[in-house]
Amino acid sequence: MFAWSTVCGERPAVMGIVNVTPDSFSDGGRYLDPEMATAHGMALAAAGADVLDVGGESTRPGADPVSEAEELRRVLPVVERLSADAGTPVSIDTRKAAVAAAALDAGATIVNDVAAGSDPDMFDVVGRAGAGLVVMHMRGEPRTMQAAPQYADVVAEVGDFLVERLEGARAAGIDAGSLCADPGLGFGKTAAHNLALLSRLSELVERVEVPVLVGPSRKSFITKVLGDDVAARDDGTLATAVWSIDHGARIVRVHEVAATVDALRLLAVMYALDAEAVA
Ligand code: PMM
Repeated sequence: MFAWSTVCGERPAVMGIVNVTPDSFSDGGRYLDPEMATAHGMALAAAGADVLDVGGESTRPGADPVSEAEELRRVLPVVERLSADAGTPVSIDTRKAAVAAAALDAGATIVNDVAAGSDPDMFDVVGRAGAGLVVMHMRGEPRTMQAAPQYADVVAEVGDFLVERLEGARAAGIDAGSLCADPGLGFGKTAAHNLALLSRLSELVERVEVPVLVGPSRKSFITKVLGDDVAARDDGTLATAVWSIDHGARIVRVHEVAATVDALRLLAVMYALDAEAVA
């Protein structure tokens, strides 16, 4: 049975992004070839990633859904190779229970479900496999989610949703130690909503009672503050990742693994959890 404590029990974890898609936020098309995606995943593992997250359907705002067959064609060879060779757990980033089931058969041990179990078979598939699960908040669905999202209190509403879905996952037989929650930065939220979720992240961490994962990487709320520049997206990602861990998140999902690993190592030294690093 997968337990998050094996990944982020002692120190926070870095989840490296392996998008096998033609149209993701910042790396769409770069790793559509399974060989290139696998090589990229291996490089992220060598750079210190604790988990590799393989996805075959872009969920950027406005993206069209892809068929199950196409998603499977993209991800399965990559999941299989990385599960065998990378030396880290592999998660499958999918909304489809059938894709999750096939990826778990191919060696993945975690399902990263940005739709939080909206496929009625998803919790069953995860529970039966004894896999880990990331339950993420999304308002609406990718094609339309950025059309004027509104909340009275985004932190309270995202917290309510996550608590309810985590309860559903437990009721379906998934072990509490296999669960992780994610506020879903950029999924049906304005820049102000995303920044409020980060600003009040500690409240969410306290409410959900499972490890929290945050995925800020290169998202457009960063450019709303820093301007739209490629380097600024990575600088802002790093700042957000460090902030998130310092405010109780246990896992950050990023493209730039090496820089994040370094930043979190320095943070650990400042916490004096790892004083030997400066001896
Ligand atoms: N963001 C994206 C895709 N999958 N999964 C989780 N759990 N959290 C996220 O924030 C998240 C995700 C979109 O970003 P990408 O297209 O750069 O991968």
